[in-house]
Amino acid sequence: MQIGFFDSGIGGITVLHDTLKVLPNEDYMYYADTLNAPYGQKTKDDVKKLALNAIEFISQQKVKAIVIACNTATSAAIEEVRAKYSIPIIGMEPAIKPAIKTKKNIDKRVLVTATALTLREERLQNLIAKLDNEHIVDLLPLPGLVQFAENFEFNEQIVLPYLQEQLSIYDLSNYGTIVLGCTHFSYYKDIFRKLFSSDVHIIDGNQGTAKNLKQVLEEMNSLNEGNGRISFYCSEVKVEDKAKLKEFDKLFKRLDAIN
Ligand code: DGN
Repeated sequence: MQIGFFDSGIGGITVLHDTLKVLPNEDYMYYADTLNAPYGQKTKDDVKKLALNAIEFISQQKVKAIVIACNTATSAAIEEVRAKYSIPIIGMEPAIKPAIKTKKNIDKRVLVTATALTLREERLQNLIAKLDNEHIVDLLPLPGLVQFAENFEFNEQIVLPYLQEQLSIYDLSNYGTIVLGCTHFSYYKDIFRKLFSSDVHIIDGNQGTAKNLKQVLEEMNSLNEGNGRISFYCSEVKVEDKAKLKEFDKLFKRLDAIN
């Protein structure tokens, strides 16, 4: 059986990309809720409804596990989704724990970037209250990056000035770790790197999510049931258009190039 991946748009492909390295012998369906993207500026209730609709559709496609490859949908809906379905649901959260616990750059600040909804949600606020004893974490929403990604805009000359402007109030040399807490942001790791000092630690939750999924499949005894095939869906419609599939393929190539 295949594994379902879900995001509001193309951000979750960054998670699927890293998952394929850990679990190449599985088949996947990738569901982008493109009709309703972006989720980041919607209310929690709206995101919850959209996520439940999407998961309902995915659960009907014979999947053995579902990855909510979206921090925003996870923070708004993971409890409800888990309560409703008996198949394993793997969620995501900004990688604050590894950012604080790491031994790298411990004398410097941590900048957590994500959507506005993820940043204001209780889940993240609780995590910070628990882990940020030294008050070294700052939070920054970057909605423009989601929009750029959804428009397949990866041109550094366009994205870099946006990031420079958003970061202009910060002294960038203070930061040792940048958390990419939105799956769309991982497309821009290379551009983030240009803005901070060379030893900056840029982390996302993608590899951790892939590891969690692997562990779940091991426990279910259902590893290696495919050969890396991916089918794509945009808001309940299977993508068959070759040009569109090629666009998706290019996203994987971009991720190969920047990682
Ligand atoms: N990719 C999503 C996340 O990880 O939060 C959300 C993007 C969006 O819809 N704003």
